[in-house]
Amino acid sequence: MRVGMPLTKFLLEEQRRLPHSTGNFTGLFSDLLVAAKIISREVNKAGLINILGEAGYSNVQGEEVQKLDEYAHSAIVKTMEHGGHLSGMASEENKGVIKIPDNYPRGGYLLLFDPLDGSSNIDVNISIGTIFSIIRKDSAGETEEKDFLKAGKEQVCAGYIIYGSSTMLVYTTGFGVHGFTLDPSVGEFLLSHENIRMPEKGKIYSINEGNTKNWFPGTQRYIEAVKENGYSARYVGSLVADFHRNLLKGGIFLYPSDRKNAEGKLRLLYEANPLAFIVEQAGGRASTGKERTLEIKPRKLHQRTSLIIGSRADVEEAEKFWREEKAAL
Ligand code: AHM
Ligand code: MG
Repeated sequence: MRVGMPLTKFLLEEQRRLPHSTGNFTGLFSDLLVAAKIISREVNKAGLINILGEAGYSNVQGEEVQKLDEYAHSAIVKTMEHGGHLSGMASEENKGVIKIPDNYPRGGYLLLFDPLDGSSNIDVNISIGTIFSIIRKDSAGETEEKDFLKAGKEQVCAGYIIYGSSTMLVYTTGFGVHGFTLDPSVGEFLLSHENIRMPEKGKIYSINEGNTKNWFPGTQRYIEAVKENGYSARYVGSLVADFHRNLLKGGIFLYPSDRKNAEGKLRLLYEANPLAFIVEQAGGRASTGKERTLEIKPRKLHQRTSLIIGSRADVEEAEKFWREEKAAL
């Protein structure tokens, strides 16, 4: 067992397993850890920002107190842009591609991220998270939107940081899913959950039932069925938190397309794909109801998608309801 091992050491051990590794990826990931720690620190003192602001402490440079999601966005960009490992970034908080400034070196990877997911929970002390996805840049030349439009199965790495009762980082590079808990006293992520396997089937369903009137009949019938079967409802409203709980305990999370959101609400590249990569690596499943999430060929950066994700048997069961619905049309 390697429990307690610092993430930086764990990454080096993983790197040694790959014979031709150059260390570039490990360098990129180490930069990301710095960003994660900066955001974690800021999230943890979120409730103090106004108090400190009023006391004049946070505005010594005359800067406006930033919204936390914008802060997280710029913390990641600033930490990652000069590392030399990336050729560009894309963020849920930014309309277009984020280029690497001309005077900085470039690398062969692209980073996609949702800097602070669960924005409606930021001000109310409920868990929120950062989600990230790393892909390779295939072509030479200027980084463009089309470089980011790869199916999720081509991800090199995906993960999230959850800012909860403790801060945890969960990631996969396609060799299982590992979880690390931040020990604030030493400022290190320490291995706490090695090789996470998701229960085959759970007893939890997570969906915003306030949307019932907009649901298609397949969703209606599936949710009725899980209730009949004694499932419990758990819906925090932060995707990362709902996903993390289901990953460890088993269960299903749904944000399906409906009459109001024909394409679903969640973003394919910043939310669905990274979590789909993780769930599959942990033995679970993710789909739109009709198509495996990781197979979708994206058309645009901020594309939305229907998402059904969780324990394998639960998602397969839900897909039957979507197939019946399609057959009835
Ligand atoms: P955000 O990226 O603006 O925070 O929106 C994504 C969030 C997810 O974290 C969460 O699962 C979902 O939106 C909740 O949406 P709703 O309030 O419609 O249930
Ligand atoms: Mg989000």
